[in-house]
Amino acid sequence: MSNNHLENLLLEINNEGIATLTINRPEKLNALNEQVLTELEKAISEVNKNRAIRVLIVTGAGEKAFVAGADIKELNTLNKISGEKLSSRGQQIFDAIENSRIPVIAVINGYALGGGAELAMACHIRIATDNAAIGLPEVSLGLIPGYGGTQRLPALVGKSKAMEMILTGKPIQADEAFRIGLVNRVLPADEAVPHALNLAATIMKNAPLAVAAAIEGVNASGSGNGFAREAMLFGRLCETEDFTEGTSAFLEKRKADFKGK
Ligand code: CO8
Repeated sequence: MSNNHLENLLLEINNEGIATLTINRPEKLNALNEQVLTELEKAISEVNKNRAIRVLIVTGAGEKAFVAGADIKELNTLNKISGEKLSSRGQQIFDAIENSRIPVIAVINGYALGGGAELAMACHIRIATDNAAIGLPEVSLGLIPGYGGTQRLPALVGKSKAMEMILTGKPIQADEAFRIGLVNRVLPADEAVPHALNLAATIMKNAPLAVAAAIEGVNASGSGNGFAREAMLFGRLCETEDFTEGTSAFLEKRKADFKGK
């Protein structure tokens, strides 16, 4: 995999199997235009296909913004048909992130507004820098969140707080986002990526198929058949080599050597 076909994203993969995807359009505060969305779709698909990659970190270029939203210049020309189509397309791409087989950690390094907040919410874990501001200002543009925000925000922070954020359109600061459970941790800018790398390293000590199944199980919560899904995933893991290895290693008082099989 290379950056050759990516003009607005940077994709780096380190030796440990941690990929970092940087939305790289800092002059427009990394706003998600059509091209960024297309590249994001391609990158997520490639990362998921590459078995050497175990964790993905998503962040924004520059010091000011994670992603300041969908590109308002493009939104301005939408009509009923194209608006619904774009909303569905964005939802599909963000669903692919949420349902990714590997954990996706957002490092929210500044503004995460509109589509930027929705991108961060589709990730599994969110680390915010202390200058981050997160909000869904769509109603101030005559719109509503269209990339899953009306669904994911209430799931993350509860309906009451989600309503307040979506109806006022007012962003909240990082400390408030932490207080309401929207982000997992707030850190100074220079500590956020190192912390994400540490988290990634901790996750990577665990069995890869179990990590993937855990994502699937947690994503099924609230779906109506989450318990059945959990039992099915649990049973499937009991057939893996890593399950035998993990339990045997514990009993033999040694470190497990997981193979992802
Ligand atoms: N879209 C396009 N361009 C943007 C965006 C954006 N979302 N955000 C910033 N920019 C551009 C600015 O226009 C400016 O460009 P230029 O230099 O060419 O004038 C450049 O980035 C720098 O921005 P500012 O000069 O405005 O920087 P400030 O520090 O003064 O302000 C803010 C920073 C407060 C973040 C301000 O830029 C802002 O309010 N941006 C818009 C935030 C916003 O409303 N985001 C939500 C957009 S709507 C959305 O995301 C819908 C998602 C669902 C879509 C569903 C599709 C169907």
